[in-house]
Amino acid sequence: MALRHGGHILVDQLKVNGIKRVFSVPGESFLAALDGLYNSGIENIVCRQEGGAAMMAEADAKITSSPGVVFVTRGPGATNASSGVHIAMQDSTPLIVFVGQVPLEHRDREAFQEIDYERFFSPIAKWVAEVKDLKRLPEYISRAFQVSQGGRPGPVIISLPEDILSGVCEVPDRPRVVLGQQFTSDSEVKKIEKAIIKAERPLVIAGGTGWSKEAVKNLGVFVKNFNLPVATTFRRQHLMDNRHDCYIGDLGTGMNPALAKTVKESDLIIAIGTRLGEIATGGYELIDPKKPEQKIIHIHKDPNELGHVYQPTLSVLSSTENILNQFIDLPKLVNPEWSARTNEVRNNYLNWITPKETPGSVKLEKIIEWLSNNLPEDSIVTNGAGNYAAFLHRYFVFKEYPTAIGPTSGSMGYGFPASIAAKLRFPDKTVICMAGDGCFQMTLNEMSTAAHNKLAIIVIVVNNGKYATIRMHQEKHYPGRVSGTEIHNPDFAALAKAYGGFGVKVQKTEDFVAAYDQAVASGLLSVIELKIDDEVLSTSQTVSEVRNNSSK
Ligand SMILES: Cc1ncc(C[n+]2csc(CCOP(=O)(O)OP(=O)(O)O)c2C)c(N)n1
Ligand SMILES: [Mg+2]
Repeated sequence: MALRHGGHILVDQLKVNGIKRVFSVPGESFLAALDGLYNSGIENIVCRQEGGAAMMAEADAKITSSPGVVFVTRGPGATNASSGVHIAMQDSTPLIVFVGQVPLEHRDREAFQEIDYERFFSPIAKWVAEVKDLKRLPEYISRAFQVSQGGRPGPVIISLPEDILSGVCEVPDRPRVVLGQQFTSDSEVKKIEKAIIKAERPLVIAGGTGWSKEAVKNLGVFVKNFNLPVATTFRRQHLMDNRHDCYIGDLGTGMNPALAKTVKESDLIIAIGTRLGEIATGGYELIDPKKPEQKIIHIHKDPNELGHVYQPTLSVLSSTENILNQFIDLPKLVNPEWSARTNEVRNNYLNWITPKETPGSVKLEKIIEWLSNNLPEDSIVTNGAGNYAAFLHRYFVFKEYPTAIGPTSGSMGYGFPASIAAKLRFPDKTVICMAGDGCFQMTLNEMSTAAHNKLAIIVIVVNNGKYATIRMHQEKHYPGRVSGTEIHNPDFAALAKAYGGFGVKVQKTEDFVAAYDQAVASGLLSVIELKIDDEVLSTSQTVSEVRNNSSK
């Protein structure tokens, strides 16, 4: 067996587990890992800030349903990266973070940039460990692959003390991590079928991670066979073709009131893959954990999620893939009452997505409608947090999986790094980043990363000169007292050009298509800036409307 330094041992173990790309910002604390990556065949995407790097790795994992990998340095690198770690935690995404650490001989002296990662990361990570013996590095890495994906996926942090990582030893690679499969017995599936048949107003809610194209297709087949209505959870709209007759909308912020009513009035919720979080349940009001009015069949692959907030009538431990594989074999069932209800709530959705006009010469609702009707069906659309994103969620019709990449954690700044991960993964697909002027400015430094890697992403920046979401809450609670929510913006189009990209400003809705065509033709990273009227606040209300309603 050959002697290898820690960086080589680490990189070889990543290769065994199928990793072909990592994201990083370099640090002197992990030079051996950088050396291991040198000529290794693993691509290292060098980023401008660790928050962006961690978000890219997280988005890559969301797109592939397998762990994303990011390398960051000690204290400042680790604290920057924590924004992406938190997203992975809330969004149930498998993420492996390698973080440099001071040499073991200096630990606990608060040496330069030293942090106790176990204490720092433990509330926002599934597992945090420090490698203290180089011979055990393959064991820690294997466990990182297992823990990040097993049960409810999430982030894992592996701390690499500098002296351990740069040491040498003889140790074999471990084999690739293979996760165990869960199967639901036929008798249990029969029980679920019986419970569904007994229901008068059943509703399927699909969410969470770990889906696949196959599982999404099977969900469509299963609900069609029963004619059941399906809602997806916040920022998981691609779990069903939104054109499907049974699709009735997403349980997001600013939810369609008719959809909220449907959830409340259902007598059975069949929750597939979702943990039924705060946003999906309208602040735990549509489904009340104290005493839900609905029966719940909860299907989740992590036993700790079943009964965690809601006491289900039936707890089903299964991956979405396996259960839907079984559900598609259930005999078709025609229940005219269910069909009538599904039609009715589907119509509520279709009404909701008919554009409601906003003031001003650039109408975001019309632009999103155009994108929805004209982009290739497999285009990936990313976003962060802000009222601009609500226009996307309301008016864009997602058609395939995976095409909707957004933070269920509500983290601003996510859309742009996510679009970089998406374009790297699918260079031939159209990748659109929808961003607010606030959101984009949190991570637009990564334009450098996008330009360096020649990624022809199209960023659509909604410039309203404000943190409109917060302004909306402000006008509701403190009408007319604008405080801390106005922002100064750069010339976004000029900035894109400064990074070597293409930039254009749109002042009228009619000019958007020409601007979009120019962006595509440029073949470059492109920024299309939309100048939005000052009165626009949300998809359904203007500044004055919110202010007047609240002062009454
Ligand atoms: C990292 C982070 N910081 C702050 C917030 C609080 N927040 C939510 S939305 C929002 C405003 C977003 O502004 P912008 O991107 O311009 O979108 P707009 O609401 O104006 O459409 C803020 C500050 C957040 N969600 N995430
Ligand atoms: Mg804004």
